[in-house]
Amino acid sequence: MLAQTELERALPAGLPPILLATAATPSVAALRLPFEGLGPEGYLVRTVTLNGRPTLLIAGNGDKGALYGAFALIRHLATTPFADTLSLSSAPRVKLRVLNHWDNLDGSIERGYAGQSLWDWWTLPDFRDPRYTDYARANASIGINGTVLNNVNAKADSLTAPYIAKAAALADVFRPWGIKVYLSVRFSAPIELGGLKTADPRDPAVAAWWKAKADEIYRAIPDFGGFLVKANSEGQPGPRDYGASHADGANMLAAAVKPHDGIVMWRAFVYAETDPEDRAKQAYTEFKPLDGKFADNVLVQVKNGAIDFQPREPFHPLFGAMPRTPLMIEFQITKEYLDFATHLAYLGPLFTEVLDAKTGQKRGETVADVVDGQAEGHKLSGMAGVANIGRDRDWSGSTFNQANWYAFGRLAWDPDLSAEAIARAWAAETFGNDRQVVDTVTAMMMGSREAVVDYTGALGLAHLMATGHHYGPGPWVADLARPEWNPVYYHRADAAGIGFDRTTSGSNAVGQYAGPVARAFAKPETTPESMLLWFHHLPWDRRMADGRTLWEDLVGHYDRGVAYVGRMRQQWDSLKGKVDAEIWQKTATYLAIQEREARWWRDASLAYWMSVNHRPLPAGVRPPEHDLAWYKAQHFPYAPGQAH
Ligand code: GCW
Repeated sequence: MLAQTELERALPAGLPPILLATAATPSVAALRLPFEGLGPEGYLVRTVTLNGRPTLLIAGNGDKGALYGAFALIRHLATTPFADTLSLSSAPRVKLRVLNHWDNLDGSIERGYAGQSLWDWWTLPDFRDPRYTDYARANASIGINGTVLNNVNAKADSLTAPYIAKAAALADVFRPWGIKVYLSVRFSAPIELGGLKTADPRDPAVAAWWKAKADEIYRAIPDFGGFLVKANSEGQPGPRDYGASHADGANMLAAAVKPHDGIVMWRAFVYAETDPEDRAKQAYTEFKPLDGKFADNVLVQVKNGAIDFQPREPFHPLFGAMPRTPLMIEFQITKEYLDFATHLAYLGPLFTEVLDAKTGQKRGETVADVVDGQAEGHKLSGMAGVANIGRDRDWSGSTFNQANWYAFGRLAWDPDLSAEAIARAWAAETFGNDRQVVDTVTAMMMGSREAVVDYTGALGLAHLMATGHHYGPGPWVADLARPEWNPVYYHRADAAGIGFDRTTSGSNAVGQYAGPVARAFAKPETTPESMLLWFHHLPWDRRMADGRTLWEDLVGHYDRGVAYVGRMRQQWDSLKGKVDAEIWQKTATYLAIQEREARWWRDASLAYWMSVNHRPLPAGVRPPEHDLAWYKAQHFPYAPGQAH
């Protein structure tokens, strides 16, 4: 049993004998332990007496539970010494805990900053790189049970026989670890591969093509998970091309996988260049009327916020607004908008901030209640994370980026965990249980995402990054073809003020929120300052809670963000000699890069804002190092992760 090997590798000596079992094992059944609530994946780890001997029992209703229990025990003992009695028990709150790989068939990764794709499509299916097994082990250890292998900007090729065989080889490696394989599909594949004239979901020939394709996939991968679809978004084909709805498209695919117990994850990330509506509103406008129209094996996958994985966004208004549809939440683990792998930004606080947000729909209901299906008693529930994994030796582009993969898995299993508890556990499992190391690392991590918010644009500003690659500042960009690709579209700064008016006097995106939440966002006085300019256009002189003007406050945030990175460097320096030398050195170098780039963000942004508002910097504030023209002249044609 795999769990046995994991225990042998990781457990300290001096424990009582361990029994890995299932609820049905006769000696275990006799103990009458509470297995009922555990489902197929939950576990129970207990010190029990078996045949008169103290025994450490690890069990679930099936093998998957025992495997997760083994990892839970390893995790527990990494942070807590063994005491004579032990009792751990947990079952996942979310059913589908899935990574989304935006990996292309040529080995590149869209928005990937950890090297080439782990999947070597060229040598698959014959060569099964041992790293595929390590990948599966790492995922299983944090409860992830599914992986979408290819980019949502999908090529039809991944549905051809050779690529199905390659996916099947990966599925074979992952299966023993409880991980199912899914594929992103290109909606127009019946035209490209099947020679049909249309991909209209209402055309019987199209539905028949997908059904035959699903049957073919299931012959190769009997436990294939299903399809992920990006349709009618950023140029991808979809049902809207034929006047059919997203529900028509999703349901047609759902029918194809239904006989095999497959599911469809249909993304709500849609916005159209032809639509002048505030981009933040478009997904809700398109999907809300479809509530109740999706087949029962469809989940609608909604990004955490209404724009696009910004360092901070208010939660997406669709959460709670489609009670008859299971909504998956999609987080981005890879840091497309947080300056890539080099910047240390622990995303636990970003994830929990959204999961804990009250939807305003039902009393006390949170986004997590919607996502885990509890709110409406949905059978299906899911959480997706856009992976930050590549072929780099450290898997994620840096040691600290592994924490974001880890936090995603832990929160998908239990959305109620605190970001800090997860950070502490990760620090101890990664660097060992030295108190000073764990405290320092946790302290660095906990404020790190807020620091990125501060030095890239606080107070609810968003999408100020440079064009295309999204690396570094570009708040001045105003010349792109589609209005909503331009940073100026988002910040709307002029001599008088700054911010996007999303109240009734503006786009009224606030109207997509419910109850007390909508009421709070409707007025600047009741909007949290961290989201102020997301919802309101306000004068630069507006008084903030601390008595400063908005302009002074914004400047203060930039300086605070830069200072935080400086402090992280000192904190990390204090750990020299206490963590692995190679990891220490790389992290120290990355922190130096981060500090330089945080300054660059600050200086470039201030230079630009001053060119718009014609205001001096508050007394004592250091002026930008260069003039605005210098910042505008910076170009990075080979920045990693670009779409192509
Ligand atoms: O975040 C944006 C990215 C695109 C991505 C898109 C999406 C896969 O810039 O690269 O495409 O979102 O989520 O579909």
